[in-house]
Amino acid sequence: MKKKVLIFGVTGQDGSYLSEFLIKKKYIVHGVKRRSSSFNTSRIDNLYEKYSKKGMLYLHYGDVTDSLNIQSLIQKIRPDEIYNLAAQSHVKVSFETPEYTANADAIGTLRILESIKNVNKKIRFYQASTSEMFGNTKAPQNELSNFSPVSPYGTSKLFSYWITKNYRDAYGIFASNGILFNHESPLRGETFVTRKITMQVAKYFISGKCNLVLGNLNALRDWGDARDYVEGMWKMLQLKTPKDYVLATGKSYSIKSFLEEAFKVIGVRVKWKGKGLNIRGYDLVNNKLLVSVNKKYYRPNEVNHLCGDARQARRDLKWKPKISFKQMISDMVRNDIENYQKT
Ligand code: NAP
Ligand code: F7E
Repeated sequence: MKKKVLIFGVTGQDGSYLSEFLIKKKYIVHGVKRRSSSFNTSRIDNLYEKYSKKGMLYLHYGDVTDSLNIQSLIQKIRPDEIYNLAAQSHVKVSFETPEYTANADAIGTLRILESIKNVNKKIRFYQASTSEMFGNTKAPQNELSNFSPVSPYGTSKLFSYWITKNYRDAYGIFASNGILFNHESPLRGETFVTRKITMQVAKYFISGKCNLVLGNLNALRDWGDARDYVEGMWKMLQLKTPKDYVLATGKSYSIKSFLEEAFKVIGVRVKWKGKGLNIRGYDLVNNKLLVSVNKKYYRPNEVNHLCGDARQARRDLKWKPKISFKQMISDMVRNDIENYQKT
């Protein structure tokens, strides 16, 4: 009998790569998509076309703010594993929609766990926890570091982290937290800083025009590639006993460094002038303005330095990232150039 998996958040970056990965592992994948007034399945359309007729991929309407929907999906599908990737995942937006963020990112997890408890305690559960839970705790951060979130997003995710542990300890449910540091890809949402940059780099390459306006350029992030990270998620659920794991590369770079690296892919060197809100980046050769800064992209609170220590995952899961920082950026820029050429 093939294993069945249920993915909340199947239409997101990770949901798409995880579905592909699990289909290759011979799972039958059930994904939950939200009702939307416009199409929201572009990241999984190609998979759906290829695998739905073969009975390997099913999509269901649902929402993690709807307990009845969650319970009936779990009852109907009877999955072996559940991955909760569903979230309002944008940190800055969480300051503007804190109540909704808590409803989806915190209580949403509780709803799924309660349904697992009621329907079948043997279902294995993965919770998409995040390095944002560390806030400004000193880097490098690992499974033993203090949590000190500084946004409604991080705080909501911390609730989910603890409730996942609580259900594991109280009811013996196989429930694990993957504490993942930033991971990007050509499918990254367009309002996250990496994709915002690579799309503008592609535009500059094709059209010679670039209007990149960013916020804090000095924050440091540990950026890996989503395609490596979904494998780590699955590995966590294949262990004998559930445990929480950090997935990270162990290297961090500033937004400025990411940007310089992205422009290098198209052979452009960036020259910086000014400081703080007045900093500007120019094309070294022709002096065209490439990037400026606007306060509106700053957050009320910033996480300054994330750098993960994933030695526990390396030891127990035999997991390590394969795609380098440079390779990931190059893939993202090249993919955005292709997208741009199609439009
Ligand atoms: P993403 O691209 O923003 O995808 C989030 C998914 O959740 C989308 O499918 C979205 O649906 C869905 N969703 C949002 N609200 C929902 C709701 N109320 N009910 C059901 N589904 C809902 O995020 P991602 O980058 O793939 O990340 C996956 C998960 O890992 C998220 O929980 C994120 O918080 C967490 N995480 C991400 C990173 C990272 O660097 N990428 C790092 C650590 C943790 P729509 O497509 O309809 O919007
Ligand atoms: O910001 C700075 C911003 O929005 C990264 C999510 O997947 O990873 C992600 O959260 C940094 C921050 O990602 C802009 O201030 C500057 O310091 O790409 P981001 P994030 O906030 O790190 C964690 C691990 C998650 O769990 C989240 O779900 O870049 N920054 N200028 C900017 N950020 C954005 N978005 N836009 C700018 O214009």
